[in-house]
Amino acid sequence: MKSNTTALQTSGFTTLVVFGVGILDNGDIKYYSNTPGSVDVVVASNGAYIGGDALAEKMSSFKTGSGTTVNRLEISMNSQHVKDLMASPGPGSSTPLYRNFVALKTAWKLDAVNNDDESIYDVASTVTFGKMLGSAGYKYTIAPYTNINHWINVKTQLNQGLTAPNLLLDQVYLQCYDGGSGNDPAGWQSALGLKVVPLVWVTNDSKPSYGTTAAQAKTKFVNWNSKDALGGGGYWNDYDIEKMGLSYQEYGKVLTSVFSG
Ligand SMILES: *[C@@H]1O[C@H](CO)[C@@H](O)[C@H](O)[C@H]1NC(C)=O
Ligand SMILES: CC(=O)N[C@H]1CO[C@H](CO)[C@@H](O)[C@@H]1O
Repeated sequence: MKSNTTALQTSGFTTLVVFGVGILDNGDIKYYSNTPGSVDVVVASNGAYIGGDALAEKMSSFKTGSGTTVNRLEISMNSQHVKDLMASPGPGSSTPLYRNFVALKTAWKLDAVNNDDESIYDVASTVTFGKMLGSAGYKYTIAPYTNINHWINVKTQLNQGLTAPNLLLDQVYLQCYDGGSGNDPAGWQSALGLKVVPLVWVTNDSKPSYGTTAAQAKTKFVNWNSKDALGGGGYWNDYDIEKMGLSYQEYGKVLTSVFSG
């Protein structure tokens, strides 16, 4: 909500993941801005987008603004209510949840839904939900920090019979900070059979020990990438770039210098 839209569009980033949305027990979708001074808003209900024009314009501008390098926009969510809603009313295209995701996709010009489940880990309902999103026109991505066996199961079932570029679960953003600070991207790539995009945490005043300057991020990405070619690199999170007065350009340039061409 507080991000510098122009800087996000023009610093070399190709993918933005909006953190975060959640689904309510009735299938409504809520946007939790996670930003002091902003309110959480229900953005889709009864199959209609109700999040307001300003938010829709901001979200859809990421890929369309002049000079933008962004070509993919995702929303990140946890797994609250997924199991209940997949059991009843289920994943059908006439359910409120399905129609809400279709409406939100159109309003915000979304490409993918990112699963940041860090607590529930129910394979069956996750797979049902991922396939539902696939039929609603989304790609599905994950942002694991632990529990690799869960993610292998989810990936195997969601991508069964599919090959690139038609994979349903087509991106893995691996948390390499905080609880995931010991993660080895090469190990995850080999276990998942998919390229991984490791994420590092930008300089942050709350858990400074996980803060990573642009120069430190470059060293990490270069080292990981030399062990086993990665699917790219990325950062958690934009709010801290704003709060700490960091440079979008410096962080973006690290990615283009390590991963482009
Ligand atoms: C936002 O980013 C643009 C591009 O980097 C920059 O020119 C502008 O000054 C920034 N705006 C604010 C309010 O920081
Ligand atoms: C935006 C964001 O996630 N900032 C984080 C900075 O660190 C503290 C402590 O871990 C988190 O609570 C904040 O959420």
